[in-house]
Amino acid sequence: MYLYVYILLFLVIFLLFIFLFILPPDFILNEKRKMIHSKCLFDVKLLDNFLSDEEIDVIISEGVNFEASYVTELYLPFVRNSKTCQLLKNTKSYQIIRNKLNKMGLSKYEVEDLQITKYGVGGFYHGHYDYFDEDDMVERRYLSMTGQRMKTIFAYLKPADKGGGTKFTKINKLFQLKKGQAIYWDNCYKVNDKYIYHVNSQHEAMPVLEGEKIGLNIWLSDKYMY
Ligand SMILES: O=C(O)CCC(=O)C(=O)O
Repeated sequence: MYLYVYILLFLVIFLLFIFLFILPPDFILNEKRKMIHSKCLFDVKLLDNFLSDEEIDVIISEGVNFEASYVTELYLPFVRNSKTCQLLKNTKSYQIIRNKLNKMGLSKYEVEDLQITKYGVGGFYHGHYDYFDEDDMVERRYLSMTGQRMKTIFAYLKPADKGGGTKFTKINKLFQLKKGQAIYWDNCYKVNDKYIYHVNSQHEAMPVLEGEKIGLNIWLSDKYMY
């Protein structure tokens, strides 16, 4: 009888060990990251006059073939309701942004294909992170293709007439930018070959109440850095 109790106890402890240390579930991993993160500063910088009207005209004119936006690889209209199009590396828009980033001292970063995002009335994107999670199978694949999204610059090409701001949900900071302005933040940093994300970088596109909002996603990755 006692033998069965001992065996059962051993199994429970063994499974607990596997569960906590070998295959930790997502919520434990997130808690770990939060603990490491909590010692680090997070800030969102405002870039005034990031794009001129002429540059915005070029970018908008190159934005064609908009499609319903995806969240990584999934169509989730209850999470993200907008349309997007990619601006590839051979476009004038890409060159404009690349030159600008080089002048800002960011030449060491690779820039992903740019993404224009359009929101009509009611359009939104719920709270999310831009970085790729190494512990997520799909995101790990993106990480190996494009590199990690170390930094994001999000520029307003056309603000909504009402609503449509960008809110950093964890720090309760709302940005309602003007045409040509941008915000700039770090998504994560690297410690001993492991990416630690900034919990406070979670952000959300608030619903557009009137008019149309057009934004430009610029993701700076570490593809060629390491
Ligand atoms: O539209 C915004 O304000 C933010 C957009 C965004 O976070 C994204 O497209 O990843």
